[in-house]
Amino acid sequence: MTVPSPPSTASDSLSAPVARRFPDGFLWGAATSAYQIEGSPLADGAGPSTWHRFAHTPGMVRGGDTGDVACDHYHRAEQDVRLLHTLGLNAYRFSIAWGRIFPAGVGRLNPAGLAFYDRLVDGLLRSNIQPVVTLFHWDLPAALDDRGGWLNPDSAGWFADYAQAVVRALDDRVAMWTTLNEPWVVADGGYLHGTLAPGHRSLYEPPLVTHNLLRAHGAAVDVYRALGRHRIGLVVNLEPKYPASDRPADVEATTRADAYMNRQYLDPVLLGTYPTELRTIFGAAWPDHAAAELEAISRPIDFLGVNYYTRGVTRADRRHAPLRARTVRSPRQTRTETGWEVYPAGLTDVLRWVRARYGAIPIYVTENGAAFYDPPTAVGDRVEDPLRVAYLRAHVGATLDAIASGVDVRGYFAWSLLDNFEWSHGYSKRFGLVHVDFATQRRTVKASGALYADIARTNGRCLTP
Ligand code: IFM
Repeated sequence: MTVPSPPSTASDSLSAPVARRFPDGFLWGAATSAYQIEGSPLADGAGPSTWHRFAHTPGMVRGGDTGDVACDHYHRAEQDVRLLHTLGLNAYRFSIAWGRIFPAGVGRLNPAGLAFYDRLVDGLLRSNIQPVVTLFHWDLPAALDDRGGWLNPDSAGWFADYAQAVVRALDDRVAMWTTLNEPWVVADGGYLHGTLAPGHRSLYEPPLVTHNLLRAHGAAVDVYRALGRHRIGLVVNLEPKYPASDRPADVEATTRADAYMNRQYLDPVLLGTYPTELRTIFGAAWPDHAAAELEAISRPIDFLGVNYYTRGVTRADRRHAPLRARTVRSPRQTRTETGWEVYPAGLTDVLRWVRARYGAIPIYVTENGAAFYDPPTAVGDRVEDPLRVAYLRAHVGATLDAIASGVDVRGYFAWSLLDNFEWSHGYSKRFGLVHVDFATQRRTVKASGALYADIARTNGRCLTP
């Protein structure tokens, strides 16, 4: 989306406003991902991932941090399920490490790896917590990267085979699946800027990677329709884009930024076509795509997962390839430790925009949260995190605003349950509702975690007068 807020007529395209409350059965969850929390990446026969390699390459991750231990969730999953239960959450979104299931990415299945997730799912269900499984959250098996990774057109088939094995094992108990987490980040961070695994810097690779990721998504949906009995969707990270001024150059730059980050993923999946701006953005690097492939990418999905962190205020700037635009900062806004502006209204805007552009698809906010400075160790049993408390209140409120204007939002997942490995930032950025002392692995619920427990217990009523 590219306008400051939906024009007043936009609400006409939404369904009639509904009651200002969270619907019954709303999911209140927390989200994590395998490489960020599990640790022991090679345990019980697992194969290394691109992230294992990247983190072990000197200079790629701040302070030389790796996911070797992380939150030691691989050995503390039971304790972490108890934590979710104590918080009173009714859903937990986690990802499966592909390399634990298929150490070489394809071929021989590793039963011990599958058994870990099997136990996790059972533990969650015993605590009445709905498991929400992400099949791919960035940790591609390194053996597949050796064969070109997401640049290899065979990657869609590799992913479908992996999805098939996992769905076959867990779909009797897992009712909500997502294929990919944030494909834009993989293409942009991993293949354009090289700041994330596998660390490539290329103008030509991102469009190929995007297309293969989306083909993989479509192939996994096909597998699911043949095998699964529940629901499957895709998770994208959306950033509403607003022009820095009404100069035509800034407005056009904003349209490009929106096409690049938001519509590049949603249009092919939900409309069966790529935005035309991508050809302008990538020039000769933008390939033609076969109609049959776009058809396979746009198989109907059951819901959309939206990850929201911030907005982007965009200014035209020819020095920044390939967008010829950059994001500008407004000095007056609060920023998180990752430098992201705190802008709750952007969440309402983007949810309303999805509804207006793509129709009445059920939506889950699959990630939302903030890194703020927390005391390095908990004082007694308390960690005060007032900025995260304010962030959480405002964003849950922004979700409610979207619901009240007719958007079908069915759940909210805080990012993250635990402080964890924040990719190239290592352990320097804490997003958790629960503080982790990485020296002792002690978990302490933060004030934001306590607030979130109240929100979940009252289905959001504690926030409304
Ligand atoms: O930690 C990440 C997560 O893996 C994907 N979404 C954004 C989070 C915060 O950067």
